[in-house]
Amino acid sequence: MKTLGEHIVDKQAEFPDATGELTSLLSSIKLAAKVVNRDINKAGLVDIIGATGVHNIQGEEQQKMDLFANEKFKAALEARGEVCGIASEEEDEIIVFHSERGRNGKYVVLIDPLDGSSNIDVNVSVGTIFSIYRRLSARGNAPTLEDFLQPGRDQVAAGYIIYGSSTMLVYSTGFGVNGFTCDPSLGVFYLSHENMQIPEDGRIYSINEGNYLAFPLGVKKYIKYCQEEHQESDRPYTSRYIGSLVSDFHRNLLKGGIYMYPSTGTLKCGKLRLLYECNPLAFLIEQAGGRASNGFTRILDIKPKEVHQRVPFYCGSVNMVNKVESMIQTYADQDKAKDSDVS
Ligand code: AMP
Ligand code: P6P
Repeated sequence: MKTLGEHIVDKQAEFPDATGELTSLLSSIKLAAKVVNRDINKAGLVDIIGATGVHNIQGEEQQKMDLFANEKFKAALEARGEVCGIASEEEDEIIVFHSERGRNGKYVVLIDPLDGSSNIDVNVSVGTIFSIYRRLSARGNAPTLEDFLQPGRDQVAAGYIIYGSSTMLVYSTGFGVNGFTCDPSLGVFYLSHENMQIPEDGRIYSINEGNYLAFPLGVKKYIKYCQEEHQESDRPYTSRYIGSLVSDFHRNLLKGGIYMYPSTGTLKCGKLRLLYECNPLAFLIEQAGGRASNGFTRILDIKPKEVHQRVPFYCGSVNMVNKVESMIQTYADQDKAKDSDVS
């Protein structure tokens, strides 16, 4: 059974000029994942569940575990010198690593340290999502905002950790997607899902239908399409919505399906953040043979304008994303007319 560490080193060997900096960076993420996993598994026993009473830039109340995970990943990423700075869902501004090693770091990392953390108190799976880019600014200086506002197609690597019935780390460096499962008795990640590919079609749709009345017309039409009896099975699709993005994404990656977070009445650009949720998952899903769109544009082609910007997100089996995208575009003019009537 190949370990994650062995896999990372083997892949470096395919790049003769590699210095080992990316290898070291990926290994630091592996370490932080083990630390967070250890404490999530006993969240009910240590004082890290519940809310802090503090609200982040998103206006969301930070959970104690959010901040715990943020600190652990930040410390791991700063410790070895390959990273010059990070952007995190839990940090209002970009975090610059000011040490000499940090200033010389080659990469920037964008991270959602613990997505879905409000689920921890009710023992539902949560996840970490990360995205890695080469910096654009000269080494030796502090990173600039532009280093973090690169389009998703320029990612060097992306991945997630899912803290579920088992803990897995799934990642890609642009040459396929591989999944590693943690053996808790050893604290070692072993290759368990090699070259993961999402089925081009699926029968599972993930969306918070509580927002149905506010959805774009094309999304409403697609939901009704999912609920029809389909020729190949004489039954409707299945609705599965865990309320934890990484968990819904991971299940759809394995079984086929689509995850959707459209614009809603209060969130005109949807809820999910482009830089550290949508881009890394879009990178992974394309590497696994799927698609990710904002309804009109490939997620990875969107030029970011700000660190915490949100985008509508449709991600999963290629045939399903194509179908909902087609419906959204078909009814887009009617949505515009409706919006102008309301405004
Ligand atoms: P480095 O010199 O270590 O920063 O690596 C230079 C480039 O080689 C990286 O940006 C990757 O594109 C590739 N590379 C190096 N190490 C690895 C690895 N362990 N896995 C995948 N790609 C790698
Ligand atoms: P809603 C968790 O807060 C999250 O960012 C994703 O993990 C999840 O899919 C989504 O929001 C749930 O949002 O509005 O449906 O509760």
